[in-house]
Amino acid sequence: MHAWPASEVPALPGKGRDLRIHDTATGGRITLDPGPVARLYVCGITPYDATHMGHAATYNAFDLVQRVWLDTKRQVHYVQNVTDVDDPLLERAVRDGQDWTELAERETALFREDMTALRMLPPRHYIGAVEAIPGIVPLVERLRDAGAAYDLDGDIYFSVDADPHFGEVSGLDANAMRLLSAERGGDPERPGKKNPLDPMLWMAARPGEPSWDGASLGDGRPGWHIECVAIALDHLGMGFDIQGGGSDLAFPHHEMGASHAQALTGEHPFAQAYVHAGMVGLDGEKMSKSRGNLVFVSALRRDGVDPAAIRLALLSRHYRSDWEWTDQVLADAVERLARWRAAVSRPDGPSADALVEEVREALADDLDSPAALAAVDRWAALQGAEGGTDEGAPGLVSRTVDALLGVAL
Ligand code: 5CA
Ligand code: ZN
Repeated sequence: MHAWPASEVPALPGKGRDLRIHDTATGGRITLDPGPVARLYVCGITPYDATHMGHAATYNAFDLVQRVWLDTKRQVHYVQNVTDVDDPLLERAVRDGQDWTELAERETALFREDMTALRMLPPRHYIGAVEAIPGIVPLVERLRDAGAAYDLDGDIYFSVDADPHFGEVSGLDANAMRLLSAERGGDPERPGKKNPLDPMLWMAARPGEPSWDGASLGDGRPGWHIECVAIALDHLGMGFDIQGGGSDLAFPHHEMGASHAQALTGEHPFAQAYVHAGMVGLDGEKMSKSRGNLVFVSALRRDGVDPAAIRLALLSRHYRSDWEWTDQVLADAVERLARWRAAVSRPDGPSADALVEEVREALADDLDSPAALAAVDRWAALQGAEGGTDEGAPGLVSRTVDALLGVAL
């Protein structure tokens, strides 16, 4: 699949700092040590209702990761998937009487437009589940042949007991896992499974549903977790730097993905860090397609809201916190954008050399975007109160905000 166009990232004077980030698996902050090419996998959308503020907040967090790495003069090898065949997508298509491929294409196109408008840097590889199927089938065959997967009435399940590290990503106990598995696409109640938590790798063709040639697996379609594993292993390999997504993916999705990959390769870990963004809610509930309590990026854009203000609204909350989207969050961002634009539109101002370092430090410190915004607020306040004589300062502030925060002033 094609991704979306990249916005330019201006180079800043000096050099950025290494990223220290909260890793779900260790439960603490770790300093990543990527090589000259940092490797990032972020779970993409299931395209049946794109793009709500929760999605946008999660992609914003990982866009900051990229920007911090680029500022350290590294290249970033970023991969994202599109879950363009899965139960919820097929169910929505049936409900609305539309073709599932058209639904997926339309929503993916809208997502690309939203990402472009928000100036999110595109992945180098943007891969759909359907196009990944030829790579998924041999992985499932290998797992089965190694005894890490088994057949249940034609469906192939992964045996979580095949990975000695199973459970280490989320750190949850068996009971919590079982509850979350039932909530998030698993089938712990299905009789005949070796372990109730075992997830499906390959689902035998069901009447009325799309299916593909699975060679020795028979016709069917892939399970959810193996999709991301196949794409990540193909484009990044084992031990890549960050596996990212919202906190709702820690279990089962990232737990199972790590175990699939570890059982396949005999290597550990799948990713150096598992990084999870908090959930954005509306009216006290997690914003989700199934609940239907959504604020869409595209709807705000249609209403004439500047995408830079949407981006500033996302940046005003720490990526790991769960927070509520309200009209006030957006109103504050609109006001901040106007204030910053006025401050950088003057021909000179107070020196911004310290500001560059403050924004760098804030973001390298577990992506503390509220602290980064506060630093720019302080410079803008000084500009408003006293001004300054540094002719390069307004331009440097613009470039810093653009390069590190993705906001064009
Ligand atoms: N296609 C799968 C991942 S392989 C999926 O979870 N798709 S999704 O469309 O449901 O979500 C896309 C991304 O947005 C995921 O990283 C998910 O964790 C994140 N996300 C979904 N809802 C929210 C929310 N309310 N707040 C923050 N992030 C969210
Ligand atoms: Zn995924």
